[in-house]
Amino acid sequence: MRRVLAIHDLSCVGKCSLTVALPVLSCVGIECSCLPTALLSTHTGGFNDYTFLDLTNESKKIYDHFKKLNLKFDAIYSGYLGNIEQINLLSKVIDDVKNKKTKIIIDPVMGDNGQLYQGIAENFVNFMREVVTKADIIIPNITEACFLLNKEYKKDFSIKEIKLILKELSKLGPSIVVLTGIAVNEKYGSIAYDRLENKFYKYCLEKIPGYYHGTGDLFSSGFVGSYINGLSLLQSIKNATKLTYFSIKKTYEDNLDTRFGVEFEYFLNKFIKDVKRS
Ligand code: PXL
Repeated sequence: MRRVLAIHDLSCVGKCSLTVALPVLSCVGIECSCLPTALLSTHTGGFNDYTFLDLTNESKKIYDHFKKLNLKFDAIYSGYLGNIEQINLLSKVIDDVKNKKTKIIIDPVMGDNGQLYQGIAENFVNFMREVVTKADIIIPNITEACFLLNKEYKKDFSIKEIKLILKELSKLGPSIVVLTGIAVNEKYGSIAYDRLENKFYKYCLEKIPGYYHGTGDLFSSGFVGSYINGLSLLQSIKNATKLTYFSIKKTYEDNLDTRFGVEFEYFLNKFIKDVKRS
């Protein structure tokens, strides 16, 4: 069985990070080992008074134990890291495991809509920029891409500008960059760039109004679940976009409070079929 080490927080309510990575990877037959970075009552988007327990000291101990067990991972998949020390730990994990067999996949979770998330400090970006140089694949949204490149954010980058952003990001180190949350001709989706092939891949669906929490994590987990099962880059962004799109659509139709995440559970069966079929 393939095994991925997921380095994310555990937000107990709100469906993001580990509570998304676990079901999405497990349902397509990938063991999801966890290195939790922080424990929160909810994620930080739109909730007041959430609790936040930084697990940095504990996660170092957990990782030391993993090392003694001599575990092998098909991929390291990182998401929300509570602070700079966590980025340093990720960097150490990468140095320990980096070989041709372990893919390093970093979702540089930092912000959205042109802004950093609550609790993410400005200098966090500098450290993230450093660690992504060690990744094989990064999955930023447009906001995170702009922060990584020190570029001014705008809502409506043209396709030409987006392609340039993808190329610039891949020059930082990763051979594959998947940019999420792209709006093209009234549609919405993702564009990927493979530097070694010098090829772009795009997949977009209808845009649904509103802002939905945890969808970046859902996309990234859907991508990892597909890619680590051996699917192509294009097929992986297709499967991830579809899983995210259908979950958002249902949440929109059901008119739910979007802070609590999207109803992805309804679409795991379809996702399993998509991964198997492709
Ligand atoms: O979905 C990204 C994310 C993950 N984890 C935590 C967050 C957020 C976004 O706000 O707050 C704790």
